[in-house]
Amino acid sequence: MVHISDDPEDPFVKLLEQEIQGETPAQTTARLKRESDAQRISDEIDERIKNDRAVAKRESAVVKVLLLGQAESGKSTTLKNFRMRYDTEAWEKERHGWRAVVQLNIVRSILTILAVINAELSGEIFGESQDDGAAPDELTKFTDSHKLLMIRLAPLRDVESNLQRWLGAGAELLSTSGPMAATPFETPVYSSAAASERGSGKEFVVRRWHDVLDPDARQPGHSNPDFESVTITLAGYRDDMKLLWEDRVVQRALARRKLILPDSAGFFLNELDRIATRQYVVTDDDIVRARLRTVGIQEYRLRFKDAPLDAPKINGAWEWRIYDVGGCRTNRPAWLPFFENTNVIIFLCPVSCFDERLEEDRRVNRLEDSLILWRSICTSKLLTKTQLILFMNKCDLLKLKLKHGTRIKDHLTSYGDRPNEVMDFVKYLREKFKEILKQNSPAPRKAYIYPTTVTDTQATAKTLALVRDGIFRENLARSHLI
Ligand SMILES: Nc1nc2c(ncn2[C@@H]2O[C@H](COP(=O)(O)OP(=O)(O)OP(=O)(O)O)[C@@H](O)[C@H]2O)c(=O)[nH]1
Ligand SMILES: [Mg+2]
Repeated sequence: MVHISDDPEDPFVKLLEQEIQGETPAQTTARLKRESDAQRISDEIDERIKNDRAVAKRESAVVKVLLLGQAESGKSTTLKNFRMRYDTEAWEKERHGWRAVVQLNIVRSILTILAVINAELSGEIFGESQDDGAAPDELTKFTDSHKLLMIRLAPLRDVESNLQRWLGAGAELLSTSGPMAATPFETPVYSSAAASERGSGKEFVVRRWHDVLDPDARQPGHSNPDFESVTITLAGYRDDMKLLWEDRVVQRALARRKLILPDSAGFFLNELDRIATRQYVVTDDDIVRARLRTVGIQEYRLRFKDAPLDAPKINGAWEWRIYDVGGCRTNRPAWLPFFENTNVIIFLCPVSCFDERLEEDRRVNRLEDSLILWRSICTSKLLTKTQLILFMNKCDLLKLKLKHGTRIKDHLTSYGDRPNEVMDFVKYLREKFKEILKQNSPAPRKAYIYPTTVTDTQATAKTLALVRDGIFRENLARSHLI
């Protein structure tokens, strides 16, 4: 008896099949090839779906944190605290790169002071002038020795250009005025009243931190001025810079023209003996204070190897992706695409700014702007499931301001006759933020609110540990594990 195999790969079976279908051998070969191609494509699609599922699973395990708040609210400084504490390896690697940023901060502050003196000497209105109650001749007592100092320090412009060139393509000098939108939901509008009041209206900004801090990663062809010679030149100006900064007439002119210097300027200029030297070694505090305005979006990954046991892990670590954005009104429309997938928003409101105006629109009070932004975030339907964390930041500067007699109610009439004290004001604002959330949130929810001074790295480390625990708990609750 003849046995007919039922194996489809059996040549005999194929021959039979071919005969049954009335195919020529060439047709059979072509058909078999078509079938094998179809099978291969189907396998590839299955594989892709499997990979996509794995990536989606992986992505869902990553906590996405968005840092929001107006310009100079402390977003990048908060990110630095996170990295200093939880990404020590990268932090150390970048330490040296911060040297040029700190030096640039110093040089730009000195050049701003020179511009103030220049404006005072020529009787120009420059910045936000405030009568300090002293006799007029006391206010503008700039002498020949000031003029001499100005001439001696003028070459710092070259040092500035060299530092800018050294910092490279990741950072650039940009105008800080221009199209503005109050919230990420508004169409940008133009205001002409903006930059004219503050110096040149230009500021050094960073697009890609990586390029700024890692000279090796720079594009080929980038010209690197000799960094050591910049450091030596700057050290040569140390005594004159100190003379200028410590001068009483200069200090009074600066006090009258508020908002001229960045918040970190005092810190660096008080440390000239340590920083303007050939042997300068960058400290953690220097990095935290070094200021480069952010434009665009910076993404950072943090991997917590010591995460709680239940945290979803990728290759043994709980992963966060932190996004740092530019807070200037021009940059705010760029926030919107990030709302959809954000798990956590850390919103920074600088509480010391109740008497300040937005640099990009001098008609708008900075605290008012922060409250409007907070309301937009609370109202957003895209953010209904997002965990909200609020840092009432710059408490140290608030304390200083109140100590020097600035009265809150003069700038915020709704504050009324409440005590002009830090704790009372912080409590008042906390209630205000909570009320805005309650009134505007599409669904009931709470926000975690912390008073902070993010330049104080020790205190901030404790706050960040609380934030991390809070995010962990909330994430677990959302995945119905609690
Ligand atoms: N004294 C003090 N200075 C602070 C505090 N937080 C931030 N700063 C300083 O304020 C300046 C602005 O901080 P950044 O973190 O760069 O602000 P940002 O929100 O990232 O600003 P943009 O990038 O323009 O949106 C820096 O010089 C910081 O050192 C604070 O709590 N106290
Ligand atoms: Mg920033």
